Amino acid sequence: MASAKTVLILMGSDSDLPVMREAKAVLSELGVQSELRVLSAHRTPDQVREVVRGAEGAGVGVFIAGAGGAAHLAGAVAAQTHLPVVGVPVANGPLQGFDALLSTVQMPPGIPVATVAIGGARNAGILAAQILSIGDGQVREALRAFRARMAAAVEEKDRKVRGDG
Ligand code: RP5
Repeated sequence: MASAKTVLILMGSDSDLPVMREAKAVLSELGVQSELRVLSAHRTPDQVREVVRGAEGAGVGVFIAGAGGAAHLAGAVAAQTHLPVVGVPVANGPLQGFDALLSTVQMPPGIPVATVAIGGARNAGILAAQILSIGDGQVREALRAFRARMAAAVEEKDRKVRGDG
């Protein structure tokens, strides 16, 4: 069943979609509703402000924002809301995400962005679910089951590898 609060997943361009859809996929696995939008910190700054300011009233509990280059979408989103923002640096362009990593993770004091690894949209989705799970027992239970499945998969690999030895 879906959680009461939703996750709004923003990206700077549709070229970020192959990475950012991983966040939506894992949130679906965890029973958390989410929406994907393309909004750009530098190309559509007014729309970023409008969407982010309206999100809290629309049931959004956490933002995930991913962008490449020094576009800094996650910081621009965080500047407009008190809700938590998880930033995903996207590998795009000559520096392969190192520029995006620094512009996302190196927020000056006062406006934090919880930054995951370059291309780490799956972890961004899991972290967003963990934040929502503070006030939602169903999401907490889904996260427990998710970890149990991961542990069972590792144990299965161990059994196979030992059997091969
Ligand atoms: C950033 O510039 C986007 O997040 C994307 O990663 C990058 C390139 O955008 P496109 O030229 O593909 O639209 O703003």
